[in-house]
Amino acid sequence: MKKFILCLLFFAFLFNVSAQFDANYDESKVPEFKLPDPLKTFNGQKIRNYKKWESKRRPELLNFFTENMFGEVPGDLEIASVDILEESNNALNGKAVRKQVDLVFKNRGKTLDFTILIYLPKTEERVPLFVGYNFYGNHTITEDVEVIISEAWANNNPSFGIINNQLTEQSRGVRTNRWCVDKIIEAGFGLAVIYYGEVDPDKDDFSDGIHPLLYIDDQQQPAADEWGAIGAWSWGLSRAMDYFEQDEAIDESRVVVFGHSRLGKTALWAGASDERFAGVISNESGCGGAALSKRRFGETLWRINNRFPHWFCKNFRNYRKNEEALPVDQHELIALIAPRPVYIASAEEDRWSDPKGEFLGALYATPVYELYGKKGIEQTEMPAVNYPIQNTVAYHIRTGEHDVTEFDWEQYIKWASEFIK
Ligand code: GTR
Repeated sequence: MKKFILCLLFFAFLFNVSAQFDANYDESKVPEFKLPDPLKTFNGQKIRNYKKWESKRRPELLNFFTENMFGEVPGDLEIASVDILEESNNALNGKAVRKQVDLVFKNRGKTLDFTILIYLPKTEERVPLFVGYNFYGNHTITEDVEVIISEAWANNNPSFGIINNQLTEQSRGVRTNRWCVDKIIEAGFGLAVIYYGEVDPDKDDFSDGIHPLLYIDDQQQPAADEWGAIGAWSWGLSRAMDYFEQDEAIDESRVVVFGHSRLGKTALWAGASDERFAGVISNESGCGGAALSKRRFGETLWRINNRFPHWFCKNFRNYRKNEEALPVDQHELIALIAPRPVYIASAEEDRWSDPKGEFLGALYATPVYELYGKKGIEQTEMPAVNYPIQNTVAYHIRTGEHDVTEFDWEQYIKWASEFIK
């Protein structure tokens, strides 16, 4: 009998766990929830103009996201040296300038460096720029044989020839489809990319990457309110921005931060926490990105914190299976970017990222943009597939899967040409 009860309990436990793991894809099962009003402070004060937004509401929201989601960067770390590893005036069939710039950081006897690959259109004028991370190394974004292969740790991906966690020649150009370098250059923009694994390897290990350079004494990992991996990647984008401010060829007032998926979450946080970025493009960023957490559709806070415990700060775990307790939601992360232009994008088949939740994130950020007289998302229904809405807040859902496509870049270039001035 005792055995039987134990068995029963064990199966009940398994059933419960597997039920937690089953992502919900049924709109009728989305729980009822009350979305926090971006224009009401935590103690209930109504925000009526952008001055009050900037002096009261924005700081408390930024503070909340810092301490409870992405974590605080525990100190300043300036660029120790800038090394131009390589430069050419004759890249991409003579159409572009290429630079490979290494930023070096030193602290506590430790050194970290990461390389920015930059393509700029050939012109005498200072150019606007897209900056973003890639998943498998700078050499994957183009066939260009001059691009240096990173030696940093990488997630294995045998189809790209990545085994033993090392990037190889075999993966050169495997992600050209995600980066329309030629189109970007033709439109008069530059493109800067960084391999995210150089700033912090994407694994639950805080002994590597940038974190140890800012530990105190014998600290082994970040405190509960200190930066996780997304906080670290976002920090890296800000240091790239420090470099752009020194580069005469780049117009640092027109730098748009771009990212896909986990790196789309990173782009949102970089834009929210560093106001020097002139705009943000968040491609299929999903849970912890543009999608509303309280909908619990597709990936949930429970799943993301268990599967990727290193992405957020530890405090964020307080909200897994407890979304209703969150005093904020992701529309307010997007609102932190106001009044700067922001583009949220989804893909029809990418239900794990919750396209509707991403759309609602953009929609409910809109009242903050309106405080500045900027146009956000004005329709409450999602637009038809492949019909972008392009205002200061922009949104599209395209056909296809979780990816970055030529269609996406065509929209981003068109939008940035109009809104990044
Ligand atoms: C998934 C993760 C998503 C998204 C994606 C990606 O496994 O659940 O949140 O970030 O990875 O970055 O490709």
